Formats: sequence, structure tokens, C-alpha cells
Amino acid sequence: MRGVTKKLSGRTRISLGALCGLLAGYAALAVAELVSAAVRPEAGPVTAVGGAAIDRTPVTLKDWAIRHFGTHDKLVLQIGILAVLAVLALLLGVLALRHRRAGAGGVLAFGVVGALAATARPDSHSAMDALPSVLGAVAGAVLLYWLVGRLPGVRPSTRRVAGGGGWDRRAFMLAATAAAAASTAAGLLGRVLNSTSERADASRAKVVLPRPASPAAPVPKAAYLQLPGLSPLFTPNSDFYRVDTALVVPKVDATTWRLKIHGQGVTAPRTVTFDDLVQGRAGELIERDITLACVSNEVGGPYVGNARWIGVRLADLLKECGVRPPSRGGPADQLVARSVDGVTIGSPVEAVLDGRDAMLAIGMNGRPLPFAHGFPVRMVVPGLYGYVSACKWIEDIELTTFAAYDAYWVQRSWSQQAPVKTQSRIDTPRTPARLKRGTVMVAGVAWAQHRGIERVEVRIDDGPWRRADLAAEDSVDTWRLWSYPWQATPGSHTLTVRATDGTGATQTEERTPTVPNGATGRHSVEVTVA
Ligand SMILES: Nc1nc2c(c(=O)[nH]1)N[C@H]1C(S)=C(S)[C@@H](COP(=O)(O)O)O[C@H]1N2
Ligand SMILES: [Mo]
Repeated sequence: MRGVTKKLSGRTRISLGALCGLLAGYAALAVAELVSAAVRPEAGPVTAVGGAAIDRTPVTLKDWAIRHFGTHDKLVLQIGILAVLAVLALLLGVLALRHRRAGAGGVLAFGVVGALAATARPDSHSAMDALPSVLGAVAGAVLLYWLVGRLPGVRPSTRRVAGGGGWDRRAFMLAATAAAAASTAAGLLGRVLNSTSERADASRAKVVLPRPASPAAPVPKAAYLQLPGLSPLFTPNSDFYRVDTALVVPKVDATTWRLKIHGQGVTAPRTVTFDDLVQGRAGELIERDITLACVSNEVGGPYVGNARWIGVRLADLLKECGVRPPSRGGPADQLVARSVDGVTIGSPVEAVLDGRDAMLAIGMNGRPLPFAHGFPVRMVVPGLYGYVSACKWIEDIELTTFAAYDAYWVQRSWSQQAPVKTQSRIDTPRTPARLKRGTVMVAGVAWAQHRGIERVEVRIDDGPWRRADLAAEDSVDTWRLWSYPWQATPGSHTLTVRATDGTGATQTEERTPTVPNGATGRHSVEVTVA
């Protein structure tokens, strides 16, 4: 007799069936990963299904995810998808014990789902995007059919029947191990190929940021304030918050990048290259310090940062294309920016052309834009939340009306118009600090982009509002650092902050949620003094 023949207990059979399912699922994803490297990294089934899930996630759940997982929200989603797939693969494996064809067919069905998701993505321009899912599923289905066939009692081959329902355990384990190893190799190779986007990397490495025709005004020394726990005036790129829908950060080759400007009232449509921007052929290069804020930021939250941007003044470019603001008879009141991954962001044309430093940014804190922050080009408009102004990986600008088109986030219940709300945050101390009596430096940031911050006040418990010491203003578009030396007394205390903007309006006490156009309310921290 060849190999070890022995009857399997029901439970062992089920475990082995489940193992076959898992291996098949693993092989399917690995092959899909490898194929996606040849097609397009974003066409992989997990990325495609994840992207579709993000687009369909109810706003409250998305907001909750951003709040709880922050920048890890996407990782959590991917792990979730993999966990669901693992369970389904186990079940298909067990099903295949009885119905080998049905099990394999189930794997193919998942391939169809992945293929549909991949080709339906807004950034999909080719039916080729179905290939990773389809080929992955075929590999998984074939493997499942074949592996399960080596288990006893599954459409037994005449030879094994002769063996008396026994099975060749060693041969099975060898086959399973070989399948796992081959899948791992394919998956890793795919990963490596997918993570190297040589052209985009090379194009970014080659960028030499131009000298701006209009440099930023020198930052007053007194605008800086350094205290332990306090945000720096400029947020380093590596610490800058990131909020977007991209499961795979788009890696765009700057040398082939193009931006198309067209639409209502665009009398001279134009396509600009990265070189046009760098050489100043698309408008004056300006350098400005602008604080960016996310509408999903809770009171006291982390989704706000300040950077020095270099870019082309958007108003110059738009005027050259013939665009006029609505107040001067222009037909379009909405500028819709579209990114390479299909996300659209709608900004008021009036705001973009009203003299503020709206720009097509190519530099962030002295470096080309990081890929995660929109390389090669993104929009920045002071005074508007990111979701209505700061399109990353921009490739198209269309002039239209708010009546005619709802941009990505607006379709998901956020407001069409969203100027940044005046906010202030206590960076130090943080709940639940335990402090020593005596002088405690309370410090933080306050922002009201394009209106400026005029005053920041701090209140201890229910006491009177006291003026904090404001660091000097860099510009009306940047946040201001502040501090307040507090004589801490023993006990539990609540410290609260409020800001007043350049128009004299004080931040409201009323608590509103982030949806639909930004949270209001005051930030406070709880501390205990011993
Ligand atoms: N293409 C694209 N651009 C985008 C987004 C996005 O999801 N896709 N998110 C916007 C949102 S909601 C914000 S707050 C800012 C965040 O920019 P950052 O990630 O560079 O901080 O980018 C904006 N631009
Ligand atoms: Mo945002």
C-alpha cells in the first residue's frame, strides 16, 4: 500500500476542508496581488472592494471610523475585509467536501464580485481591471477543487477506493504546503512590484522646487512658541494629518501628469504640465503659510496642521482661461477639482478668485508634496475645509454650478459650502493630567483661517475668562500659538479655551457635530492637581 491509509474522523475532515478553503482563498488573493502589479495596483480585489465600501459607508460610520482609527481607518477596513474573506473561504472549503464543484464555483463567484468592484471604480478606465480578481479566483478555484480531491471520501478516485477510503496524508500535506509556499511567493512578489512605482518615485526625486516670485513674508520671531506638548508653528510633513479615501496612495508620474481646465465660462480651455507650473508659465509662483483643517475634526481633535506651501496662484491661471467670478457675471459658481482616483471636490469660484492665496501647490514645507499629501499637485484654499478645497492628486478642473453638481463628500451628506469655523485647542496639559501645584503652562493653538485670530481666553472651572498670551500672527491664514501661565491649586479642575477671530466674533459655546459642516463648541481638559 502507498502512503498511510486511515479513516478520518468527521471533525478532522471538516478541519481539512476548511484548511483547503483557506489555502484557496490565500492563493486567490496572492495571484490577484501579482496580477494587479501588471495591471494597476488599485485594481486588486481587496483595494477595489474596500474602495467601494468606503464610497458607500454611511457618513456617521465613516466619521466614527476616522475619529477612532484616525489614519489607521483604512488598515482596519482592510483587515476587516480579509477577516470576512477568511471566514467565507473556510465555509467554501467545508462545502467543497460534499460538493466539490459548488465550492470551487463559490470561489469564482467572489472573483466576479471583485472584478465588478474593480471595473466600477471611478478611477477604472479599462476592463483589464477585472483581471486580478478573475485570474486570482480561477487559481483559487482550481486549487480548492484539486486539494479537496486529495481528501478521502471526496469523489474518490478508483485507486483510493481500492485503498479502502483511506488517504495519502503525506501527499496531501505536501500539496498543501507547496500551495501555501507558492501563494506566499506570488503574493510577496506582487507586493514588491506594487510598492515600487519607479517612474513616480524618480519624477519626485527629480523635482527642484522653484524660487517663488512671491515669497512668504518673513515669520515674526514672536510667532514661534516652544513648550513641551505644544504643536510647533509648522507641522512637519511626516506628522501632518492625512484624511482621504485612497486605500492605495496614488503614485503619479509628474513628467506625464496633466491638468485640464474646462467647463462653463472657460473661454480658453487649457491643459498644463508640471513643468508649466514649475516654470511659472501657468501663473505666478507664490509661497504662503496656510493652516489646513479637516471638517471631520472633533473639537480638540488632531486633524489640523500648518505648512508652508509653494504653488501657482490659481486665480492667475483661471483668469487666463477666461474664468470670471459670479459677482462679475461668470456663469459658473463652482470649481470642481477631480483627482486621479476619481474623488471630486467643489469650491466656490467666488472664494478662489476673491484675492485670497488659493493655489495649485507643488511644495510643502520646502519639499515636493509627499505622495500621501497629493504629489505632484494639490489645491490649497485658505479658509475652507479640506473637503471643499484641498484636492490632492488633482488632474482636472471643471467650472460648473452648485445646482448642477454635488461633489464626492456632498453626495455623502456634507454641506456644499464649508468655511472653516473658528476653533481653539488646548495641547497641554491633556486629559487626564496629574499636575503639581504652582505655575502650569497651559498652551495650544487657535485658528480661523482667512479671518485671523484676535484673542484667546482661558477659563478655569467656572471662573472668569482670562486672556491668554498670544504668539505673534504669521498670517491671517495660519493658526496662532498661545499660552497661559496658570497658578494651579490642589483639586480637580476643568480648563476651557475659546478664541475670537479677526472679525471680533467669539467661538460659539454651542456643541454641534462634525457633520454637515464642521464641529463647534469649546475644547476643555480635565486635570488633577496634587
Ligand atoms: N483626492 C483627494 N483629495 C482630498 C481628499 C480625498 O479623499 N481625496 N480628502 C480631502 C480632505 S477631507 C482633507 S481634510 C484634506 C486633507 O489633506 P491631507 O491629507 O494632506 O492633510 O484633503 C482633501 N483632499
Ligand atoms: Mo477632511
